[in-house]
Amino acid sequence: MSPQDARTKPSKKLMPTTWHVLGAGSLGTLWAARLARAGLPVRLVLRDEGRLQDYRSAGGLTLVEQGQPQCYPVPGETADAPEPIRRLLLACKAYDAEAAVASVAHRLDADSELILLQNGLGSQDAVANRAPQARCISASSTEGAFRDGDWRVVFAGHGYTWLGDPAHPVAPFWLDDLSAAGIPHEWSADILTRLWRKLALNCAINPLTVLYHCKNGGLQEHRCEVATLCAELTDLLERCGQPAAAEDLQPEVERVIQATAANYSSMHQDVANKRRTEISYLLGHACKVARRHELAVPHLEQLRQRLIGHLNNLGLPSD
Ligand code: NAD
Ligand code: KPL
Repeated sequence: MSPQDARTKPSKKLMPTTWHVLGAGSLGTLWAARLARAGLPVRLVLRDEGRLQDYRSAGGLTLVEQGQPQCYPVPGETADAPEPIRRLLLACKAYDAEAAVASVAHRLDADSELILLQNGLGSQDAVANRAPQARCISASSTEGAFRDGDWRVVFAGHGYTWLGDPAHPVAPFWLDDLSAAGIPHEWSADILTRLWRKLALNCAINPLTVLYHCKNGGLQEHRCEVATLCAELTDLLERCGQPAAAEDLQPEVERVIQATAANYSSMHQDVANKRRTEISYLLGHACKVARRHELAVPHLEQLRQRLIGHLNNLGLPSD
C-alpha cells in the first residue's frame, strides 16, 4: 500500500474541516479561491482589524484566470480570533512565517495541521519550533501567481505542488479537498529532497540574474560561473545527506535556464519591484548549512556577499 493509499482518516467526520488561509497574497489567494469555488469552507486570516475592514470593503478575493476576473467572497477574520484552527495554510513569505504562526499559536493544538507553502528552507523549522504541538506539512510549488491590485491575483503559470511531512510519511485524508478544488498535487515521501533541489536551482540561477540584471537566459553568457556554483552546491547536498537532490544538478540547471530563458527569476522580480527577497532561506541557508558541516563553499559565499552588497546599495533588506 502506498502512503497515498494509507491516508490517515479523520476520527469522526461530522463537518468538513475549515481551511484557514493566512497570507492573502499571490499563492494564498490562488488556493483560497479554488478551495472556496469547490464549496469547501475557507476563512482568510488577516493581520489586524484595519486589514479586515479593508478586505470587507473589497467584498472578497478576486482571482484572474485567462484574463477573466472572478470574485470569491471568502469570509475573513483577524489572527487574534479565539476559535481553534484545525487546518492552516501558511501562505506568507519565508521571512514572515515564524511571526505569522506566532500570531495564531493560541488557536493551535495537537489536532492542528499546518501546510507551509514557503520557498527555500529554514522557515519550516522555525515554524515547527513555534508550534511544536501541530503537524507541519511542507510544500514545494511550481504554480505561478502575482498580485495586480489589492485583494486581486492573476493565475500566471500552471504547475504542481508537492506536499510531504519528513516526520510522518502517511498522507493526510484532506488531499481529497485539493483534488476537488482542482489543485494539482502529489504527496511526496521525500519532500526535503524536493525542497533542497529547488533551493539549489534557485541558488545557481536567481542571485546571478539579480547581479547581472538579466533574464534567466542571460546566464547562458556565464556558463562557467554557473557550473562552479553547481559543483559547490552538489558537494553541499552530498555532505548534508541529500545525495538524490545532488544528482545531475548542473545539467538540470542548464535545462531550466534554457526553458525559462525569457523569464525573470522570482528574486529578480522582487528586487525590480523593490521588495524584500528570501535570500536568507535560499543562498543564506545554503551557506549556513555549509558552515555547520565545515564545508568550504567559497564561490557561494562570495556570491552571497555580492548579493548582500547589491541589496544594501538598493536600500533593500539583506536578511
Ligand atoms: P505574497 O507576498 O504575494 O503574499 C504573502 C501575504 O502574506 C501578503 O499578503 C502579506 O501581507 C501576508 N502576511 C505576511 N505576514 C502576515 C501575518 N503575520 N498575518 C497575515 N498576513 C500576513 O507572497 P507569495 O508570492 O504568495 O509567496 C508566498 C510563498 O510562496 C513564498 O515563500 C514564495 O517564494 C512561494 N512561492 C510563490 C509563488 C508565486 O508564484 N507567487 C510560486 C511558488 C512559491
Ligand atoms: O524557481 C525559479 C525562480 O525564479 O524562483 C526558477 C525559474 C527555477 C529560477 O531559479
